[in-house]
Amino acid sequence: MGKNKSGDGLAQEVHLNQARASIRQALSQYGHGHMRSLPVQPELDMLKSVLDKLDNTVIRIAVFGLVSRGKSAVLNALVGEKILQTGPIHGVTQWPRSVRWTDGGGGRVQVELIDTPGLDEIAGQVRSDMAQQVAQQSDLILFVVAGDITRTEYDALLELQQAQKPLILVFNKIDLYPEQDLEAIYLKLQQFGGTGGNLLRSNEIVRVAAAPMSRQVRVELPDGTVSYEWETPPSQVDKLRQKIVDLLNREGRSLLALNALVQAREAETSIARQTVEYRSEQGEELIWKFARYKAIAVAVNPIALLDIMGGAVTDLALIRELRKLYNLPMTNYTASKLWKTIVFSSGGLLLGELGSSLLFGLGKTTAAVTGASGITAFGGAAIAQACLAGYGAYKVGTAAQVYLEQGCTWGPLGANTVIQSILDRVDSNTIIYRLRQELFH
Ligand SMILES: Nc1nc2c(ncn2[C@@H]2O[C@H](COP(=O)(O)OP(=O)(O)O)[C@@H](O)[C@H]2O)c(=O)[nH]1
Ligand SMILES: [Mg+2]
Repeated sequence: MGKNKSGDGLAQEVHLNQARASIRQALSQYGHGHMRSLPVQPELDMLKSVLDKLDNTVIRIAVFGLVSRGKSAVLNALVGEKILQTGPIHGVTQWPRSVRWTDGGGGRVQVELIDTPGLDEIAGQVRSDMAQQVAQQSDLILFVVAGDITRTEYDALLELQQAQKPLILVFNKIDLYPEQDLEAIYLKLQQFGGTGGNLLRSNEIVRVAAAPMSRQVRVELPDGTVSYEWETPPSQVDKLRQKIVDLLNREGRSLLALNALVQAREAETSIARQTVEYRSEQGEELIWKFARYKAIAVAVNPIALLDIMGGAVTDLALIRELRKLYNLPMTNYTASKLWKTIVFSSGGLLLGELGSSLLFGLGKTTAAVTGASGITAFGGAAIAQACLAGYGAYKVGTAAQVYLEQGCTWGPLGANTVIQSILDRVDSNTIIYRLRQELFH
């Protein structure tokens, strides 16, 4: 197993390649006039931009937090240059801005840092949309607080969590607190994991002082005169920088692959959903047609074993017809696997159908052999069995529809299949592993 873990450089390359292959497959399936009258260009553009991001291996790290918590200062300190404007007044950072962090990825990946306005600076919906959009495009989130977490911060954290991205909680301005207070606040921050659900359990807390306040120092000169000078202490962000660099080295490319796939899955699902919706009437008609076929075929067929086989064949044909109608990707192999899953997962009724095939089917067989006296027995058994068979086909049809609606992301090389295979093989010391525990189940 060791060779395939995500901490391994080779494994990370494999993840990137799988993600690329998956997205290319999706693009070739949907990119060439999949269904002309469907407005799916935004989804296709999204797939293309995700593929670009993978090809350039750019990791995006976004910083969030309330106003004046020191978001811009933290990024400046990481980069080691005062690139982003900071200040005590509200609204210094108006729009998301990004800067390149040249040595952040240890040479293997490029890192883009995204600065954002304070989450409390812009009005409700706009803020929420901005945050979601930036979070969606990011691979890692830094959430900056400066002391205890407020209600607004807690809510914002909850909202950001929906983007399912790894998050580091940055406790900034530690120069303002005496050691004792620091411990107390730190413990409180940690408790958000325990009491408030699992909000912070997977996340790490790192203490920093991005731009410590200037201090007055007393200078005593040799001649006995005393003067006071202002001294600006250096920033303390080394731990955060190290944490990020380690994380990117260990799993940066796997994270990139995973996030690209999550975005691609969304685009693919959206295309498929629109397709199924667009053809919903014909789909419904098709399902009923097959349900009727199957019921009639089962009713008139006097041999038990043929019922079961005939039923399966009809179901598979229905799945294939639906696939053709929606022009969605599905191989014969996937179709039969899907059929099995549907039959086994819908439990009772379909088992009932199989059981009734044997019982009633035998009844029909004997009735047919014994002649006229068996006619009523034949009729009763046939009707009951036909109804069940028809209903079975209906169930198979609707379940297949649901599967197709998910964009077949569970097919070979489908986004979900690849996501699963990456998640199945991660090391327990990675952030992806902890993310899996909480978010991907
Ligand atoms: N004492 C102290 N002040 C800080 C620290 N980091 C940032 N600040 C100050 O907090 C204010 C807001 O910083 P800024 O980065 O603009 O916050 P933003 O709105 O979150 O981007 C500025 O005046 C910074 O100098 C720190 O570590 N310690
Ligand atoms: Mg700012």
